[in-house]
Amino acid sequence: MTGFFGDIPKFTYQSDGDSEFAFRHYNPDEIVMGKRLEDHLRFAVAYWHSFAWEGGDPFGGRTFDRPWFGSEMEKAKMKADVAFEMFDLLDVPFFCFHDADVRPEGADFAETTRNLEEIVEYFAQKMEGSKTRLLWGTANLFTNRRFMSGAATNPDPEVFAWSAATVKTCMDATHKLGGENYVLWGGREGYETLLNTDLTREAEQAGAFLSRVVDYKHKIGFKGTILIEPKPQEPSKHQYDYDVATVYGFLKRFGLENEVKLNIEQGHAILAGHSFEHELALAASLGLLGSIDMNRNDYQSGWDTDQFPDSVPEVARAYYEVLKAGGFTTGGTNFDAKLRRQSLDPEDLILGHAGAMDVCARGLKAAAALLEDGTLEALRAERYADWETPANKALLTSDLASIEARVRDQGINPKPRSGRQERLENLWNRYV
Ligand code: XLS
Ligand code: NI
Ligand code: NI
Repeated sequence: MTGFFGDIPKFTYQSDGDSEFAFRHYNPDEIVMGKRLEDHLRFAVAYWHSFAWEGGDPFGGRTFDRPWFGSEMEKAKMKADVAFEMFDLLDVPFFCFHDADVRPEGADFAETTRNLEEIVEYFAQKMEGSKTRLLWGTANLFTNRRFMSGAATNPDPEVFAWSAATVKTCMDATHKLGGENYVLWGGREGYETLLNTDLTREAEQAGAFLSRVVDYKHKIGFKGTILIEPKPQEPSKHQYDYDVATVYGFLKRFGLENEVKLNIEQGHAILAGHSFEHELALAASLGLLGSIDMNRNDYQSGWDTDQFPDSVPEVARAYYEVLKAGGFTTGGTNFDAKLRRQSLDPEDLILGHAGAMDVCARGLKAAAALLEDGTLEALRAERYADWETPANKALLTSDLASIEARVRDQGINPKPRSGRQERLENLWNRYV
């Protein structure tokens, strides 16, 4: 034991009592729609924000003082010890990591890869004594200055090569640890100015890169899902993977729509001018719903503040879409969330996650109750019911002239009908 978390007890579900160190709503064994809550929500801790982020902002540097900060392998192992202690305290089923979160950078590619392999070995040992598994691995292709003009979309082919080689090592690591998904967030895949950017070339590079990732997945027999995480802005002025619709177009263009799904982040959806539920519903309708990053932004600040979710009604809308789509398969709920930079204490890290787990549990249970009630879906179906008659179905395949003849012959004269939004909102609010 590292002692970092002091005497904070392991979390259990306690429906009453006044301990702050207990789940109030997240009972992993509760059966909801025929499935354990833990298996619905599939919570994951994000290694980067919880253990690697130092608390800096554009106006000031590190505020956290963690004993594992530093670039030595021993510190990386201490960080892993603390991480697995936290996974155990919170009883979370999953974690996620980037290569750069877990290993020190070496002097060259070979040394960096050896460092990653050593840590992966260390993780594998720790996982033998832990229930926590890997939801997804990913490569950090955005922090180091070599990526400042992009990774796959860089004008310099050497950066493309470095990035491809790095992704290979991260896919190997994810595969070795039994990861259920592999994520690609296009951190620097975008541009600052069109004056120096060839959009056509950069898209072709990105398409080729992703195709090679898919090939490699099949080559090594990785059974998990490849996920792209859309984001509209930050860090570059224009990000190529803007939102769900944009990524769908990109996947179709390169014939990858049956190979790749999406990891959709709440805060990114809002930055793109959508709601989270819109992005989830669209992904589900396109067959692309993979996993979620459940972290919100501050609605006043207009950037990716990565805060823990605190709004039950908001997360309920999201889980409604997830449940309606049949729930997660390889995906889960990753908290890509960080503490506020004044939240210095170890218990802040624990309470941030525990509170978020309770919020998500409440939201999912409310969504499940509404779905099981069935009224909302019945009213939705009723709204489209006239499309079920053979004559109306035929409209979708008729030519315009025969539709015109039908309108004249039958004297069709549509009567506007209420969308009944307020009634549906009242129904929704009875459950949340
Ligand atoms: C950044 C992204 C990132 C991905 C993983 O905004 O959310 O954290 O989830 O690279
Ligand atoms: Ni993000
Ligand atoms: Ni994310």
